[in-house]
This record gives sequence, structure tokens and C-alpha cells, in this order.
Amino acid sequence: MLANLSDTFLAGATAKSLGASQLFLASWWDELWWGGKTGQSNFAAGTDAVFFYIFWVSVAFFALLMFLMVLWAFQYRRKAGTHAPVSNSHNTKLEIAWTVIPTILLGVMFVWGFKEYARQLVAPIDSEEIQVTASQWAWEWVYPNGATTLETEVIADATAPVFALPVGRPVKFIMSSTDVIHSMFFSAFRIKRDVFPNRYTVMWVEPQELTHRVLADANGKYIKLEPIDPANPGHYLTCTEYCGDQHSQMWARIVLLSPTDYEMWKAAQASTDDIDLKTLGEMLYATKGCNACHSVDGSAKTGPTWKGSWGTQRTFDDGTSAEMDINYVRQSILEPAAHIVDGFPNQMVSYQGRLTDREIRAISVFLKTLSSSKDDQQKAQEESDAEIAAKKAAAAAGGGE
Ligand code: HEC
Ligand SMILES: [Cu+2]
Repeated sequence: MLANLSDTFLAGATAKSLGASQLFLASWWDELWWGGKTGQSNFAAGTDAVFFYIFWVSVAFFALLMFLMVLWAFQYRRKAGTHAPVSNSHNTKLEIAWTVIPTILLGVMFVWGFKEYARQLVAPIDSEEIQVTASQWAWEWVYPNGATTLETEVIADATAPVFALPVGRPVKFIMSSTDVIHSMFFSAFRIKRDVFPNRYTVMWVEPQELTHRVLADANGKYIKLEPIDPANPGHYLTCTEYCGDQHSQMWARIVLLSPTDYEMWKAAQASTDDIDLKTLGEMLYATKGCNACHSVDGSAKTGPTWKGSWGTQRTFDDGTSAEMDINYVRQSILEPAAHIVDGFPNQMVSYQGRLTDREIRAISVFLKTLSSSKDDQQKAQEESDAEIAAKKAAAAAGGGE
């Protein structure tokens, strides 16, 4: 074990060379803390090794100190008829021992910990760069081809985005927040870093084990993701900086793909042009995090529900009012502070630059379908259909030239 340890220390651990779960009886900890999953990144084994070194040093000293304390309290307890003995003022050997041994143990913690930290600081030059925007209470990733994810999964009653990453390729995250401080944590990768408003922080990692593959049709067109092992639905991304009401639901599903599958998935996420407005609006509602604050079932969250709001008169905290139509929706998205709906906090951040014009239209079409009026629902469906028809006609005309 010692040889193993120093190898790790000198060479920089990889999951294979070390087998983090074998080190220091770590497997029960994996089971308890990580749900039986060992680390899935180039940093996992190294981080676990430092962690368990610190953990077992602490356990050993705790046990030793508690044992001696109880033992001596009993052994040297005051007995009837005896006086407390005068204790030695000084014992050089003992004092050297309790200075030198902890200094060495702590020195190893520092040097080893710093070495692992340093490995995580600088991303390789050929990293895949992903732009991350954190907001209350959602993660948005923009891939190098401009794609954001279109896929979601329901995790514990909350709809969360699904993000894919390539296995065996370094990935660098360039992160910033639109509101408060968040922190991006991948438990399976054993990495985490804070995300701040008004500045960028970076973090990188190389994921290691496939969790999913891409299903494609005969023409090589993307259909969907499929877990390789049905018992393993992938990993989690969570927020580890308390950031308000729904902090605990600020998460995402992470799936790990082979580089070719990853490229196909990424390309499929980039083309929203084929998706009709209503479906796109519904997707954006979840993938852009509107669902954190707006419900579609009538319940009030941080923001007003979207159910049945279309076409109604909205009253604002300054006594004015306006009708919920496309212009109002547009302004609410781009300049949310312009009108504050009565009874709600001014807590929505602007999505200026994060939604295209077509996406804003899609959201308003989706909102309309949540209206109680049959006319509005009908109209939304027609708008969505008309756009598809126009596109098909254009494609047909284009194809004929
Ligand atoms: C952090 C919580 C939060 C998130 C996330 C959020 N909103 Fe809001 N939103 C609010 C609050 C609070 C209000 C009411 C106060 C106001 O008018 O600014 C509101 C108001 C609105 C309104 C006006 C609603 C009405 O009933 O009059 C619209 C439309 C809207 N948001 C759209 C969106 C869209 C689209 C998204 C996602 C792209 C989104 N919001 C994300 C909190 C949020
Ligand atoms: Cu957060």
C-alpha cells in the first residue's frame, strides 16, 4: 500500500493505476457516499487518495486521543486520601515527538493536496470548451457549435436538463453567473468550483467511462440517447453553494459518450429549426430554467404561474396594468424589471442575448397553449403549424431550383 501511495504521489494517479476504491478501505465509503460509484474522471483517483489520507490520519488521531483521555482520566483519577502529584513541567523527547510527527503528516497533506490542486488548474490547450451560465435555479451549457441541450429528464419531480460529455477528451468549463454565487459540482468526477456574477471561473476534466450511446437511424440521423447499463442512468451535476429557494433542485443529468457519439449528439442539439414552435417553447421552458420559477399547473412559485395567464390583464406593483400578449412576454423576458407583477419579487434576470427571436416566439406560443381559452389554444396550434407549412413550402421551392 505504501509503495502504491508514493507512486501515486510521484506519478499523478489515474483511476486505473490506483483503483481508488481499493485504497484505505475506500469501497464502503464509495457505497455510502457516492452510491457505489467509483470516480469517473482523470482527477477522481487522486482526489480520493488525498481525501482518504486526510480522513484516516484524522480517524487515527481521534481514536488515539479519545482512548488516552478516557484511560488516563480513569488511571489518574483522584483517590481518597492522596494529594494531586506535581506534574513535570517539561519533557523534551515528548515535545519533539508531538511537534515533528504532526508537522510531517500535515506537510504531506499540503504538498500532496497542492499537487492535485495544481493538476486541476490548467486545462490542456486542445480542450473542448463549454460556456456555462448559472442562474437561479438552472444550469445552461453552450457547446462550441452554439448548441444548448434540448433534452430533459425528470429527476425527483423536477425537470432537469441532460448534458453530454465526451469520454477521454479534456473538457474545459468557462463559467459565470447571472445573479448570485453558485458552485458547479460533479460528484462522479470529484471536481467543483464556484461560479460568480461579473467574472469567469474555469475548471477542466477528462471523463472516463461511457454511460450512454447514441441511437441513430439508417441514414445516421440522431434519434436518442440510450444507457449502456440500464442500472446506470448517468451522473449528476449539482449546485453546492446555497443560492436560494430551489437550490436543491439546481441540477442536471450528465451522460458520457464516445467522442463520435458526442459529436453526433452535439450536432443534433444545435438544429432547432426543424422543431415546431410549440414543442420548442415547451423544451425551452425546461432547458432555460423558466420552470424553476414558473409553473404550468396553476401553482405559484417564485414567479407567477403560466397556466391560464395568456390574454389576461396583469397588474403591476406601481398600479398600472397590461395585457399578457407577445409584446408583454417579450418585454418580460428581455427587461423583466420594467414591470413587476403585483405580489411578486423583482427576482427574474434578463435573458437578453440568451434567447433568439424565434425562441421568444416559441415561448409565447407555448404560453398561449396553456391558456384556458380554446380560441387561444387553437390559435397557438395554428401558428405553430403555419410555421412548419411555410418552412416545408420554402424547402420544396428551394429543392425545385
Ligand atoms: C429566478 C426565478 C425566475 C426565472 C428563472 C424566470 N422567471 Fe420569469 N418571472 C419571475 C418573477 C419573480 C416574475 C414576476 C415579477 C416580474 O414581473 O418581474 C416573472 C415574470 C415573468 C413573466 C410575466 C408573467 C406574468 O404573469 O405577468 C414572464 C412572461 C416571464 N417571467 C417569463 C420567463 C421566461 C420565458 C423564463 C425563462 C427563459 C423566466 N421567466 C425565468 C421569476 C423568474
Ligand atoms: Cu445555485
